[in-house]
Amino acid sequence: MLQRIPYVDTHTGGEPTRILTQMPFELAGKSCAEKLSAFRNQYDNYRKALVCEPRGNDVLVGAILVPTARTDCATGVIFVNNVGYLGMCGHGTIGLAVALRYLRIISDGMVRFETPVGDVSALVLGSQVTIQNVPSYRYMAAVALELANGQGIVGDIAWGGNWFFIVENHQQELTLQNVPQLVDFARLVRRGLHEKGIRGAGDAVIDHVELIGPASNPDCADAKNFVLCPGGAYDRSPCGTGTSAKLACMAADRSWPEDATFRQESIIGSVFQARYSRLADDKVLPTIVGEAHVCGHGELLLDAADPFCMGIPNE
Ligand code: PYC
Repeated sequence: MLQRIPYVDTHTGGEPTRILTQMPFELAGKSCAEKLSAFRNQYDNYRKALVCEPRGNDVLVGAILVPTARTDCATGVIFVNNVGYLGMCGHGTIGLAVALRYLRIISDGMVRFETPVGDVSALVLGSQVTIQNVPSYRYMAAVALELANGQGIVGDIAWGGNWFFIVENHQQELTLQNVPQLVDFARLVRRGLHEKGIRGAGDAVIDHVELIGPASNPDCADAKNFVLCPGGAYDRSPCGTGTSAKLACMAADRSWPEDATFRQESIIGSVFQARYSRLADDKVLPTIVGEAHVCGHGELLLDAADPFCMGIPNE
């Protein structure tokens, strides 16, 4: 049996998103969060088939479109990667909006998406998209962590649609040449968080590590980041949810003014423009502006006779 699954590939500031517009099954549940839970329980093998090798890779984020019961949303979306599920994905939402415009499902203007962790709106103008993310907040400030190599670091735990541990005193050089070392270091941080039982609200696993450093050129950006995603891959974009988490920390510290543009550079040099407005309950509403481009369009073929049809095991 051959299954055909339509897709559009995009990249947002270098970080890829595969938009999967039509799945060969229906998911139980009304809300996007309920549909995510049905997907995880019943169809996790499709996640592996669609974003893992041999059709995908560990950098790729999948945006799986699911029907929404909400009349004010264009679609529901579940974000996945090689190791599991994301709450929200900023670069992925920008890629999704550009893909839907390319398919002529939407045109320039405002669109709203239902995600498992809340609604996200997008203002589309060609390849440029301005998203308003879910409310974001700092959960804990200046959490001390001793790493397995004896190095002591301090980080903030913050929510921006995913959980982040944000570190500034890492003593790492945030350059592309240094990426292998940055991946090792960020993994050490994540392992340390796990071993010490340091978690987000509701005992949530902190699966993203964000290192902050100076921008390559202060005329072009205000800071640079390196973000380790839940698997072993690092974000090529400045990470929409990571930038939101960082904005929440700066808002809590009062180190960046409300509504002022903050330019966040990624490790490869792409930039998101970001700002926040304060909400009543110590949370912020982040706005992220980025650019995505369509780089592929076609059908994934799932051939039951292919021994690696559902992905390479244990990826
Ligand atoms: O842009 O939010 C983001 C993101 C999360 C993981 C990779 N990118």
